[in-house]
Amino acid sequence: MTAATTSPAPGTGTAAVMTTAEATVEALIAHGLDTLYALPGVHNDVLFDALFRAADRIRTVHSRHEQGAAYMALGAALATGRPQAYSVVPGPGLLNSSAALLTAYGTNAPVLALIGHIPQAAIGRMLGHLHEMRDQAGIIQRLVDFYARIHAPAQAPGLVAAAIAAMGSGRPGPAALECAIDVWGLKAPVPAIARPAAAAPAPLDEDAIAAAAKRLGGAANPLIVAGGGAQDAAAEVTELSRLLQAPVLAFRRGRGVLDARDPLSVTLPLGHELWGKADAVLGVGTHLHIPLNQWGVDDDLAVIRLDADPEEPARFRPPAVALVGDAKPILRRLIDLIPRYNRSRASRRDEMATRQAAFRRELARLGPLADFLEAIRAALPEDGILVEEVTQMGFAARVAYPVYRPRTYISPGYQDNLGWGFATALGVQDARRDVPVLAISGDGGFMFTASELATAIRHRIPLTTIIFADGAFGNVRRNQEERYGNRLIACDLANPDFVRFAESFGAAAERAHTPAELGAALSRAFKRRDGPTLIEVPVGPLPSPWEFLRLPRLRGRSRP
Ligand SMILES: Cc1ncc(C[n+]2csc(CCOP(=O)(O)OP(=O)(O)O)c2C)c(N)n1
Ligand SMILES: [Mg+2]
Repeated sequence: MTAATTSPAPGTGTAAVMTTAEATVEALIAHGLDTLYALPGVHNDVLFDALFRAADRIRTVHSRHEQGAAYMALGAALATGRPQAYSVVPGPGLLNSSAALLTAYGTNAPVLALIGHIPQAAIGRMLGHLHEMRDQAGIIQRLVDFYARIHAPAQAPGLVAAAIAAMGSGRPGPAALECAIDVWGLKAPVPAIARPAAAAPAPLDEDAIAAAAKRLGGAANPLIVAGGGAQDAAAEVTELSRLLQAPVLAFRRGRGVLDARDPLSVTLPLGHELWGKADAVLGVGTHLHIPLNQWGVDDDLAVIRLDADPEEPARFRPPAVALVGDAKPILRRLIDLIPRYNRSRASRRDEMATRQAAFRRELARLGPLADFLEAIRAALPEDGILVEEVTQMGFAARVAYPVYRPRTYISPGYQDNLGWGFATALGVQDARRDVPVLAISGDGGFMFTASELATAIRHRIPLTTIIFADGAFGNVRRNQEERYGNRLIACDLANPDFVRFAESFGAAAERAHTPAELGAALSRAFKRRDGPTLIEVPVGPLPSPWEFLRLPRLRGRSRP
């Protein structure tokens, strides 16, 4: 994507005297943001006063901890694909939000952090100002690709525009703007706030696309791997899969790009089976981390990479062809060209349906993990969104839970950031109030942001959350049992009564013991549209999902 160009908004042709805070808020609104997730403090009081006066055009949703605000912005960004923003105080406020910012980076999510600062003239002098930290700008710049400090009202619209353009260009991701406590309130004429025009489409690299079309069209066993970068190109990936009769593998962030009901849609275990025989693979918006690093690669496999980040394709090893840019237009052109090179292909539907049936029989080894996921899928409507966590049920979902549509399966990707789920799901549900959203957590992960139940009540967010309570950091506990002679340490948990805990906030809550009880509880929960529901599912030790996730090397030699 190229940087957005700007043009004056109709009716705002003249400069107006505004504070930096007002100019910033007007710029957010001009870019289509209608919500700011936030936790206030003295450094940002002037900003919040501007938000108060713009409340009919931009909502301020406050959380109980800065990680909650940042995860909510992240969830809203992952659910919509559109820029979202949060605001926090400097120092501890920024650091409290930093795991979410890291995960926004890892999931290429367009999240803008608006961070307060100590007085402008004191920055860098270590005088002991409230929330002062050493080199705040330097720390932020390690977390995001675009950073700037706003020094004056007239700068604010341009810097907001530049931040938002950066969040959507090249590899998308988070950006940050800082503003000092005494700069938010400065008043000056601000030129007309520009409304961004659509970015001009980037030119296509016709030679590279033709080379990819030739490789893929000539391949006997082509495979497509979809990552998070393919979420907005589902129609193109689906068409390409049909044209090539190529199965589409997705692990976490690419789930739902090809509807799981299509027999060519596969998760890790079937993808692993197919990887061994593939002679060409097209990775769309994915690091290809597991296939390349764990399953291996050799010279008989042509690796074609499509990525928004020009540096990504060659990171692991030079690809046969690199396609750099937005997935959608590049795939569209590839679809146009492939018929010139495509060999005649028999349908693989029957073969793949047989493989799928065999795989489903193997999933029975997941026992209650598979049964609960089946109950969840049956209860959650086709367009309902599942937000997973770093829990045994989440790991199982990655291979066993069928995803039908893009952006209906929200995963933390390679950060695998325990404790992200509940607050992120609140942001998903806040941004998508039109569909039911379900968070699945373990008892460990849920407690990271459990206090945000108050946020769900305060802002009437109708999120449903299931807590699978095994009284342990169960995944860690199993490792200690299996690999460390059952020397259990730091993995048992003292839990609250989750039902009473949720009820004490005013949330609806119940306990379900079986998949059937869970299904019934979910049907009740999805009917509530005015506030949150929590469902506790007590479980014992669960079968390990890892045999389906850690799969052996198939090709090439081990790399260091
Ligand atoms: C931020 C972070 N801290 C620690 C971990 C390591 N970790 C992975 S799974 C896990 C236990 C999760 O416990 P729980 O949420 O109860 O799920 P369960 O494993 O019991 O299903 C831990 C501590 C992590 N992935 N991320
Ligand atoms: Mg647990």
